[in-house]
Amino acid sequence: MANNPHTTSNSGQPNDTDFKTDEHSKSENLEKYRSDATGHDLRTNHGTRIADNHNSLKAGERGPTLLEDFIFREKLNHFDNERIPERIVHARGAAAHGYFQPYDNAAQYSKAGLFQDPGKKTPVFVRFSTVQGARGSNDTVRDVRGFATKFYTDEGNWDLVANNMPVFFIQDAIKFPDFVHAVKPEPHNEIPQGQSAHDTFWDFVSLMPESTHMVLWTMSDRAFPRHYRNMEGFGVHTFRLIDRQGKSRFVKFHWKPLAGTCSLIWDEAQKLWGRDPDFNRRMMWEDIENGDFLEYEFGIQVVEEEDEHKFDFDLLDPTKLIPEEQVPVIPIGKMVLNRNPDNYFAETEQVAFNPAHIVPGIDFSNDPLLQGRLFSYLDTQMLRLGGPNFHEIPINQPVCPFHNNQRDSMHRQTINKGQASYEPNSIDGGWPSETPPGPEHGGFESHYERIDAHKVRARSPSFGDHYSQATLFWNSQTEVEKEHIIAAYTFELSKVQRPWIRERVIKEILPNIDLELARRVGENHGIETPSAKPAPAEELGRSSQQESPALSLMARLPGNIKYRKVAILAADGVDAGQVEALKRKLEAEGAEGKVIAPSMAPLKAADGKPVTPDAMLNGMPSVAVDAVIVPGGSDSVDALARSGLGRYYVQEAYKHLKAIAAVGDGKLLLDAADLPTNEEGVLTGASLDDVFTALRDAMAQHRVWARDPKANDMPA
Ligand code: HDD
Repeated sequence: MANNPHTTSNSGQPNDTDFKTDEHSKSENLEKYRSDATGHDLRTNHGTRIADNHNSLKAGERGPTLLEDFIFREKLNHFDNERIPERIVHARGAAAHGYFQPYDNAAQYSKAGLFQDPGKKTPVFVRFSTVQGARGSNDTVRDVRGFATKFYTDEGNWDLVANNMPVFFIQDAIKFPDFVHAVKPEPHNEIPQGQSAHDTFWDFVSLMPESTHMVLWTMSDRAFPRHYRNMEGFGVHTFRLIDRQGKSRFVKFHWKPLAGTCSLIWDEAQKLWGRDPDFNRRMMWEDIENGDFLEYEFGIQVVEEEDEHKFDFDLLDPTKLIPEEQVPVIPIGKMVLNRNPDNYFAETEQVAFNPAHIVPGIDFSNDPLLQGRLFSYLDTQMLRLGGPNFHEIPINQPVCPFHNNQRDSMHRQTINKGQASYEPNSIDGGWPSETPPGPEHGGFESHYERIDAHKVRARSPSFGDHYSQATLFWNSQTEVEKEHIIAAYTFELSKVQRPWIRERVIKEILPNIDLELARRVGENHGIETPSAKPAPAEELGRSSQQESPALSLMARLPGNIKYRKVAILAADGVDAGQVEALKRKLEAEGAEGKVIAPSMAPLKAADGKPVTPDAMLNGMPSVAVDAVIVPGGSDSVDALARSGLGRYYVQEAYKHLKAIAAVGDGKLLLDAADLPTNEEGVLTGASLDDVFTALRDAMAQHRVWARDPKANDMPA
């Protein structure tokens, strides 16, 4: 197989049906386009060697630059045109390559080639993103995260363009431009960046009750995941799977992270905007470079066609999820992200996802949001990538052969041979030819669905319940999660300038989710809330289920300390033996100890040995680590206790519910910082062994949740 599948010859018998991908197929496909300048001369884009790259051609050393200078003009001209329009939504993203491998139960649900053989690895490219902010905004903002996967299958590309939340803000795609205009920075001054905490967003969502469920998700800690490896992914819409017999079943797609789910704390997320705006993309990049790959299980919720109407919501309504207790998520495969892109622009920026990219074995439902998306994504790539040949950009090319009679347009790369660019033809032997549908390697055939309807501009009454699943989500949160949601609504609305918008949210929307939620947020805004839910019965809806434990982030906590970072605070005089032992113990658990010191100068340990710092106190602040440990060594502890940054480090870690341990006189730093030392999650002991197991167990729960009620007492 030649590298570029588009240009392979199909003279003679085509071998398209024998085509097989493996884990490396996409990387091999990209190889032809990779360019490495090592050992090469500097030349113009047209191949002329350049003798002087420092001086433009001038009329005299102090004279004007000459138009003749083709080298200067080519360089500047290219530079002036280096930017393309950023994505209207999901502009900020980071991506990685990897593979998908099905389990042996997948083939029974879908005839799609990628599900057939448990030994087969299909290459994937996954782009994670935030939604609201510009390409240069911060990673850890309160926002939905995109989770878009391109599967390069034997039968063409399948794009699962998902989010980290299972529902959406609107029910019909015709409202998408309104929603995006409302959430984006405001049109008169382009403020705020990466935020939903502003008037136009809350104005719109409070006038659109259908958004309530999704807004509630974005007010939860799910809106700022700690790491892309720690978030779930959801296809949101109901899709269809088609099996080899042609039978269709409804399906919801899920990504379940094998490292468990967990998020940042809001105060921590905000501080990271300044301390490390690239927090999520950096962690993913560094982990992959270190061989700590990101892993997800792929799951499906399957609903037989005859069960379509047995739920107390409409399967086509994208503001509803199917509770996992009603239809369990069946794991059918695993995805591993194990390779960083070579070039951000060529791969991550130019990748073009589209929910309409499907393969035989997968089909759409009539969800009106999905139906609109099927138009929108192709349309947007035309502007962003400059025309209809964006499928030729290396990252977007399928790895299987692809031939058709589409021709020409801007920047066409393919040199189509032959005289006939139409079908049927007798000049080029009738090629390329159609493939009839079939259980294997067949041409795509839309599900044979009977539609018997009037043409109407209307919303189905079965989409009328706007609140019952918001209540279900609220009921399913732990006390800590509920407190964080109350704080989130309080904070967001505090940024809304117009009092009537705040009042509308607090008096007319929140009580329909939960009266206590409304009362608490109302109290923080000095607004009295009603004693009964104000919405009409049909909008309040009815959920046969009152709680769904799977909706709590706590349901899938990591349970171990793999991939975690622990700050080891040290200064001159530190106990080097403890530092070494601690690093080894953490490594044995899959975690990493980082020596954090007042400066980058090598430390002189108590025994005179040098200890090399990994970072400075303000270079890798507490928001960048998962736990803190203070080893013994009286001079070291004394120096840290006298340092404002040293005391702040442990105070801030305390505020963000992180496990903190001190060995021997390390406790003096905790005392100097006024931390309580006799409570859960603040561990002190004479030796490392006294504190390590408790530290590990506390970290495995991600945070010391019991501390939450008093975290804000800490001034850090
Ligand atoms: Fe969308 C990008 C996910 C509704 C129109 N969307 C985009 C991306 C993700 C999603 C992850 C970034 C892809 C990438 O990394 O390049 N979008 C969703 C989900 C939705 C959703 C899960 C609801 C279930 N989107 C949605 C609607 C419309 C769009 C209803 C329009 C009718 N989305 C777009 C877009 C984008 C996009 C404007 C911007 C850039 C792009 O497509 O390639 O076409």
